[in-house]
Amino acid sequence: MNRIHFIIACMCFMISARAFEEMQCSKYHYEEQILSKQIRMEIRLENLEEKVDSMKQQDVGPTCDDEWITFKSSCYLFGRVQVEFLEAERFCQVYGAHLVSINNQEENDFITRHVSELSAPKFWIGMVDKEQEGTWKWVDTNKNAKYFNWHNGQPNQGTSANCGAIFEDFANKWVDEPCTNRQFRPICKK
Ligand SMILES: [Ca+2]
Repeated sequence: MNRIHFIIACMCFMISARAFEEMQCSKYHYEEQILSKQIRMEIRLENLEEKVDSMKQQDVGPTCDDEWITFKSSCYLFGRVQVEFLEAERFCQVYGAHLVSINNQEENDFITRHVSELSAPKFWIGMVDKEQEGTWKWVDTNKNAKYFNWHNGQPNQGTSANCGAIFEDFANKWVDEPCTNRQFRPICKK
């Protein structure tokens, strides 16, 4: 091999070494990109799993129809028409609901808050003492009421008033009313 052949051979070797190096480099770069993408996907998956767990733990409640308001696991509708008690209950039944039962302070606070915001002062709640005077039952379950929020001195009309209501004049606390009074609006719950 003369000198020129040797130089050409060296140059060829250097060029192929460089090409091999570039090929290897490109391969490593590609693998690095794939790995990086995989890590990002795994992080996103972990975040999504955490979000799903967190949503499962929350009480997200039901999806209520338009104009109905969600609170805890129920939907509530504040009616606009003044009707007697039985008509109010029928109005709610049209929507697959009943006049509202109020089972604890938290639920009562929710109802009171909404009643206070409306300009209507009088609402029926789904409570009656028709069967036995003084024993109040909820119409949705037909079970005896255990939680009460009577205004002081209420109920006070005996057998002439067997339906429960919320009345602005009594600080939006509960009163007993004659069931045929047509000045009250329904609050429905389902
Ligand atoms: Ca009564």
